Amino acid sequence: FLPKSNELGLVAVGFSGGQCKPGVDAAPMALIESGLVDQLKDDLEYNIHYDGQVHAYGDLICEDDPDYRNMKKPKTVSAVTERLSSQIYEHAKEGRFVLTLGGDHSIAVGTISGTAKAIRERLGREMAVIWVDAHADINTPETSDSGNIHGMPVAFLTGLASDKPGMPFGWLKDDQKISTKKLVYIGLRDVDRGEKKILRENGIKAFSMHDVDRYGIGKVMDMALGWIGRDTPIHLSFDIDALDPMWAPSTGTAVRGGLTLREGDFIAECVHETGSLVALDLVEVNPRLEQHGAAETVRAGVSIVRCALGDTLL
Ligand code: EXY
Ligand code: MN
Ligand code: MN
Ligand code: MN
Repeated sequence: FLPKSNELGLVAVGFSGGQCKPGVDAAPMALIESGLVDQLKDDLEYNIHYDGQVHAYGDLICEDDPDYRNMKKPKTVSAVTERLSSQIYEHAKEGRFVLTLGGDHSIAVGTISGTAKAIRERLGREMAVIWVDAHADINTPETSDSGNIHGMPVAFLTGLASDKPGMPFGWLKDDQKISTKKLVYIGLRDVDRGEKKILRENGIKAFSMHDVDRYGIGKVMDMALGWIGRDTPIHLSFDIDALDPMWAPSTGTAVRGGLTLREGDFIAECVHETGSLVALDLVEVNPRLEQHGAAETVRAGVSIVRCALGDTLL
């Protein structure tokens, strides 16, 4: 149902305002310098639409940005994600695959809202999201202990949290949101109490590391894709902290007991094989943390992106 296309829109997002550790803004450059874009062009034959810059959104960073509903830097994160949403939309409405290199996971408010709207307009369909992460990122401002917005994007995208027009995230309209029924998690292992309640009460499909251990990643992918159903456009949002810190130590909220490098790549390969993938985010790589592990973490990120874009072992 999706015409095969090798047109790819790339957006590099050097933004770290959804959490408190500097350095995650340096990830897009580190990924690009390690050869990612050249590999997508030369090995995988994509025609890349890239403005050549890592966006820092300096004009949108608010000096006067007090906490609001317990959220840290609400005005800044809202303004950046709103701008990003239209950047993503412009690519997606042309029928391009959209690759976003983050940045912390708050940027998914921008990426997913942008593709959801474009896919509705182009295909008249509701898009599914596969969220690969150690965390559920579905806190509402009220359930969050930290106030860090990178722990909240899914709540805003599904409408479980919202703001009135004129307030932060009041810009998010219904046609930019996704259904909780079309959301699937893989890799969870650090979910807050309030988040567990939200997942339960909304019947959200989630495969934790316990499920990966019990069924194996092959069966988990069959079940995850079966839940979404065939011929449904998929946005894959991949937080590098889904991988075990053994493979991806340089990330802001590392949690032990995660996916192996191969399990991460396998998820990306399976989603590519559906032929329904329309967008990919790679987030939370922080090359400034765990200096020794930074190169490994960047390499893991490059590998995930290559697999999601069609690289095969044979
Ligand atoms: N659940 C915790 C919080 O809300 O602060 C931790 C969130 C970490 C989010 C990282 C990006 O996945
Ligand atoms: Mn995340
Ligand atoms: Mn995470
Ligand atoms: Mn926790």
